[in-house]
Amino acid sequence: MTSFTKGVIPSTEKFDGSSLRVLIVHTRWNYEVVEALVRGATETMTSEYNVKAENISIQSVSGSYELPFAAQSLIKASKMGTQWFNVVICIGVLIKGSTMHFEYIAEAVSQGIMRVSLDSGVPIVFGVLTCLNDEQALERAGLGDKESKHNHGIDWGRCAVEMGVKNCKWMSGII
Ligand code: DLZ
Repeated sequence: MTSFTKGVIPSTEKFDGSSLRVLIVHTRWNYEVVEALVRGATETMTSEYNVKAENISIQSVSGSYELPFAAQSLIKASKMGTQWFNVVICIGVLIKGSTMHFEYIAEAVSQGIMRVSLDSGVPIVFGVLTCLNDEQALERAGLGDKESKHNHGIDWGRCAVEMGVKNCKWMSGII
């Protein structure tokens, strides 16, 4: 094999998101890029999978470092109420600067999100771009003028519906 299709191939299963409850927690750091990613995720879930707009709760925090804590707290809050979130998408954009800040935050956030997901039993989609420069961030949010641009929020929306629907099945003992 000399080449292969990069990225994820679509699932062969059809997912119905009409009864899913989704939480999106996003940052206000690098907001123009984040906003495009949030839009990509929400539009994909509502238009491709029939997720109801009123079943998508969108909450914001300051920066990516706050994402794991906010996700944990909001999942707990939803469990206190009658309707649990079936899936969460954490969305942020980290851009490398001239100090070590980027490395520390990226590591903490990725570990934190995984921990919250495993501890809570709620799937969390890792929607945090870790970019070396502004151009990478724009390109991955479908912005800017590069031909290869692609909004990763679309993939995160698809992944969220798949994980939410599958986990509902798995939680009822169905494989
Ligand atoms: C401090 C900081 C820096 C330097 N860069 C980013 C970034 O590129 N993206 C992002 O989401 N947040 C950044 N932050 C803020 C931290 O995530 C956090 O909000 C603060 O350190 C307060 O805890």
